[in-house]
Amino acid sequence: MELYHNQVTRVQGPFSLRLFHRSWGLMLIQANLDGPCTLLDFPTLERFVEELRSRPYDIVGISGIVPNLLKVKKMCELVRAHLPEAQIVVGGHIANIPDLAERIDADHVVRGEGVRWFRTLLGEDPEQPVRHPQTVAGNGTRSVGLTAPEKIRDMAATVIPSVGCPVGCNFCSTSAMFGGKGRSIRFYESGDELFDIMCQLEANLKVQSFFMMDENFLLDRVRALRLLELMERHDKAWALYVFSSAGVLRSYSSDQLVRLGLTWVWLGLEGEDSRYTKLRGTDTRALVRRLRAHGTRVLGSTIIGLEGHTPENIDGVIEYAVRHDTDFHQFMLYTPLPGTPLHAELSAQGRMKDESECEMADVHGQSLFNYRHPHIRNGLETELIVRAFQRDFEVNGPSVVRMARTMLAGWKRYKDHPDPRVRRRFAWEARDLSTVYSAVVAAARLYYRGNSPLRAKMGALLKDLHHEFGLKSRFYSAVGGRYVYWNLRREEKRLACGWTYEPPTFYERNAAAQRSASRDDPQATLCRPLTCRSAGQPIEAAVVGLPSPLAVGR
Ligand code: B12
Ligand code: SF4
Repeated sequence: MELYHNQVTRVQGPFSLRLFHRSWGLMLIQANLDGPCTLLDFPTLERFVEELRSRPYDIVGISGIVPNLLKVKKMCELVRAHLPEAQIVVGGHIANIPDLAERIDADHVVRGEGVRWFRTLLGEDPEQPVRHPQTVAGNGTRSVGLTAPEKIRDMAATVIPSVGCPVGCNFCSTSAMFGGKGRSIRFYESGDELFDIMCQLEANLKVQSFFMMDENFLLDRVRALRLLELMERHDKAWALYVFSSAGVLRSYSSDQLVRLGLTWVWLGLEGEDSRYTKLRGTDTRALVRRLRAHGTRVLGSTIIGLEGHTPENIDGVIEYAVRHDTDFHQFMLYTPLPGTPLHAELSAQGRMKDESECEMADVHGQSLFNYRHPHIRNGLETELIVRAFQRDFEVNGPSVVRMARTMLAGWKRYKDHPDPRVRRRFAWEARDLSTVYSAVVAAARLYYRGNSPLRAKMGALLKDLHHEFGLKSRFYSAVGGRYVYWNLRREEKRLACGWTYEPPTFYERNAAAQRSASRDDPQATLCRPLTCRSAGQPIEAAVVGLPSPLAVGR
């Protein structure tokens, strides 16, 4: 399950960032059930069947998104064949397919939030506070032909504050799924509650960065600023990865964002002249420049195929996106997903394609329009989306190098900041610049020796790294650069031979399932969810022994 390679660094070949993300929705559900619950994440077909045969499960829950339709259908058939007594529950974004219940053999199709739904089904109290799973955000990180060692201190923990987004853009399936405009489902209401969960994750997982899995985390200013207040009071030099809309981001000062530890942001740029209110009045290029100058890595997201796009103006649209020079750029086809206002509107206009023209498995925004575009026709979009990625890569170069540039800018700007907490965060961010990144940039310069503009870019960055880190950086670029270059070329060959990268299977039991497991059962990891200790009151009042600000270590 890759984010970057599927939809962001898609054409970056051996430079592409490869990593897997767990199924957080399923993890959240498991963490919140008192009854026995086993989670099998990313099973192969054989492993799934083996599990169905191994125990008489009463209920089998399956999560999916729209393009997973055929897989989910097959899984339901297998459950019926091996566990005919079991109830089958299907949830996640796939549930928005209007006639899903007729297409698959399931007992329940659940739209929206799953924790509450499952607790109700099992006769557990749906109003209990939500427990939080403990997991790191990504695993198996790989780029330039090398797999990064899984050093827990370098990893980010996933935090799930809410699901949905009240902004309610017409195409947004996540917003629609959890109530649409003006609504969202909040698992943690206050900055105090979030701070408590993050302190526990920090202590247990030994992390200091957090992937805030919330569509628009900064939108709730009160919650975000209270979190900042607590981070400052308790001397937490944390780094945050967030999704944000541009208007919301702009409403914070650079100083606030830096103190909040904004390390990485996923920003919807959508497209020039797109009429989304979240972008109103925002010069997104200036915003991206400002963020990067302060050390925040930006993943910009642009839509290809807005109503006004034509074969004639599309290159201008792509150039506009590319000029943002973000660290990463996602391009997505404008895709009306079932359940969204856009889908309803285009269905009413009779513009949705039927499945003979675009199968459900292709409804993922990286290949085909699932509707009839007024100007872009005959499958031209398949080439256009690749063209956009290629142009960004051609002009701005590999994302892994762009990231190094942003990190270096942040380090140079803040290494002498008067607040030691801010300094510590930037030192943590910059920890690999003089070694790993110096080698990677040197390798990239070698790789681009026949491409003057990119070679010059890499050369300038390498010079800056040497200037900043001196001998150490020179040494790593000279020795490590050759080694990385060799791996880059090897990865390129592997990819050309059709090598693919797959996630491992994760197998986890909650406490009740662990208790009932017999010695002969296969070993599973124990799910150890966190309980928020703040529960509506300020965290310092709720947690006896929360380290005082002065006592907190490095
Ligand atoms: C993390 C993520 C990923 C990870 C997936 C990790 C994984 N193991 O599945 C990665 C980065 C790999 C990924 C890839 C893709 N993704 Co994605 N992804 C997300 C993202 C950002 C967060 C999902 C998440 O964890 N949310 C937090 C959890 C707590 O919420 P949740 O998953 O919705 O779960 C809740 C409910 O849905 C429900 N629920 C979930 N499962 C179940 C199961 C049962 C039985 C029940 C009862 C309830 C239930 O209860 C949960 C708790 O409330 C969402 C956007 C979003 N914010 O939701 C897009 C999103 C899910 N992805 C999307 C898409 C299109 C893709 C890709 C096709 C992109 C591409 N072109 O390559 C690929 C396909 C991957 C695949 N083969 O399935 C779309 C799905 C659209 C749709 N309507 O189907 C989304 C909604 C983004 C968007 N708005 O376009 N993705
Ligand atoms: S701002 Fe982003 S997350 Fe919120 S509704 Fe719009 S697209 Fe969805």
